[in-house]
Amino acid sequence: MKTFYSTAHLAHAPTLEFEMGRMGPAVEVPERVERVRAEIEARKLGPIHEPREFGNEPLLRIHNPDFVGFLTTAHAQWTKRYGEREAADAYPSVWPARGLRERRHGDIESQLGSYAFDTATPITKGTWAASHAAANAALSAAQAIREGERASFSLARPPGHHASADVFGGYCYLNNVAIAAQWLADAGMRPAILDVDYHHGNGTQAIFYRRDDVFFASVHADPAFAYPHFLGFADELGEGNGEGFNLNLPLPRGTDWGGYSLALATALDAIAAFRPDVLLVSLGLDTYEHDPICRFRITTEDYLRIGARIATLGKPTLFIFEGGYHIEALGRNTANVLEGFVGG
Ligand code: Q9C
Ligand code: ZN
Repeated sequence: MKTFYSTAHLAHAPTLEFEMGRMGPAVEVPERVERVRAEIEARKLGPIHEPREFGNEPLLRIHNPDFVGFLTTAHAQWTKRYGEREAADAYPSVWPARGLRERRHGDIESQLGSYAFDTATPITKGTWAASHAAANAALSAAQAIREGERASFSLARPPGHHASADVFGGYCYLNNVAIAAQWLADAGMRPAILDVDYHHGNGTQAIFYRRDDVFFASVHADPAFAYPHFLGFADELGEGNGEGFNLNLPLPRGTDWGGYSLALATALDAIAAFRPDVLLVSLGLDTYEHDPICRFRITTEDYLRIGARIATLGKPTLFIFEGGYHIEALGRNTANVLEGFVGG
């Protein structure tokens, strides 16, 4: 198992998050990735490599050029307007909801409202650098697979699965798993994506919703009660050519290994029927029983089982780090998935 990691993620270090009607401490923090890296080293789960630079081209296969332009300049526009003391990080505060006009090229407030879908996802000084580096890590892990590795792991942040072609949110800016899947498809491979983050991967789903060349399956908390609230229901099957190539398996709060393992088996069966030649896993660890913002009951031991189950597909597999906010257990839980996979 080759892991791709760089210190570039440290540049993105939000401190505050607006949640449940108040500002609280951010949970998507640099220590997450540092803990996982330390655990991979301690358990000797394989070499850790520096990602290579792929430039903007593979990002633009997925994301709208104006959206990428916005991400690269948003923080500078924000500080130009408000100064650095007043407001360190850029947050949207107004949206073009029904009856209002979207303004992607307006002032920074209208740009933020046009491109964001929530208040959880600040743009800091280092957000673009870290996001671009996370995409490079995913692409490097994809390249390792293309060169014949059985498994690779992109250990980077910010995560990606909530970001679509031209919308950011859910702590995500660039959709790392979609960028890697597209790069592999462009290299002639047939990718399937399995999303096991607690939250539905609305961005990834939206990107591939009308396509039959990339299969998307997601096991997640039912959006009837959980974030992202507006996508991830079981009746979303894909559209046009993509009909039948999208599978959502929403689960109730309190789901433990019993309910989870059945849904995982269903997802893996559907993926097998698609006959992919590469599997990409959006690896969220926020299904953990003690995660501070989530409500499933997956245990540290269960993560070994999840890895072993994924291995039964028998496909080259690229793991991409997504959510997971219990800092103390995050290293162990992540490494358990990888070890379960290698041993499975
Ligand atoms: N009031 C990932 O796990 N919660 N993202 C927002 C807003 C956001 C989770 C609450 C949860 C995002 C990658
Ligand atoms: Zn999540």
